[in-house]
Amino acid sequence: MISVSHILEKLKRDGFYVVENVIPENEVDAVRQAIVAAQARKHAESEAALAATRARGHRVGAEGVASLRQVINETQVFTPYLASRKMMDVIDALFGPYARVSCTDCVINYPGNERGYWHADWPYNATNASHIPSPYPDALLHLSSIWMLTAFNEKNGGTFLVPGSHRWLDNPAAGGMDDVDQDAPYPSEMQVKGAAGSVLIYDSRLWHAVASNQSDQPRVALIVRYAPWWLNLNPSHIGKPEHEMMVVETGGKNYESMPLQKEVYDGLPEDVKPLYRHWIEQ
Ligand SMILES: O=C(O)CCC(=O)C(=O)O
Repeated sequence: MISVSHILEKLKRDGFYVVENVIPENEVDAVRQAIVAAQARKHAESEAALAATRARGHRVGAEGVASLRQVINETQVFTPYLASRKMMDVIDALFGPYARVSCTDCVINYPGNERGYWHADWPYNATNASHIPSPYPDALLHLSSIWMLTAFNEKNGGTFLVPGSHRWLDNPAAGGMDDVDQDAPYPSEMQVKGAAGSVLIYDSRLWHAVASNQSDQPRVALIVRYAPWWLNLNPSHIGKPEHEMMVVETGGKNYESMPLQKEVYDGLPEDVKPLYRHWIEQ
């Protein structure tokens, strides 16, 4: 049994950790199939949203990667695991009570997808209209996670990351770092590996990039982020005044998502509801 303090130490030192067996091995196939089906139902809509952002001159996503924002509105098959103790023990230790989910998306990296650019996640990605300006304070303010619904390995595009980069004062997402090419391999990069059902957790400042899937099967994952109650998520929430002011009125791009549908919220497991109570469709 791995202790929470061991995981916290790894997060502090390396910036990431792989939590194993969050979704049991015999349940993960059903979760993956439901996610793939949900994304397929919304594929055209999702691609249209990405195309509209690109038409405004912004770089978003990677070619060959299908996605769906707020996939929880389309399927709730994964929700029994979102507040599992393996995750919440770490989140509670980092943020205290009242943590909130800030993102529930899915990605499907099809064979041959393009490599993505080095970035850190919201609110540290300066290509986003709302972001914390660098130099960043040296504190973990947002926890990102990538849920492996297929095993991740070097062949199928296990996420690229740069261990230790979460403590650097900037990242190359918006360019502007003279000595770093945001599209090129970084000398100390590595790829994440793990069995299906594992969850990569990382400090949202950690430099990471989409890797190319060189296998013949899609690589499927959920993207879930956890925030402390005091981190203002409104700039990334469509319909909130901060989103309107900082993203819509500036013509910028942002990490953004729509609220949880009321009936979806009502049907969530009781221990998951507090994670979404801040963001329900009115
Ligand atoms: O799917 C991956 O491997 C990386 C996803 C990613 O870059 C992100 O969620 O910011």
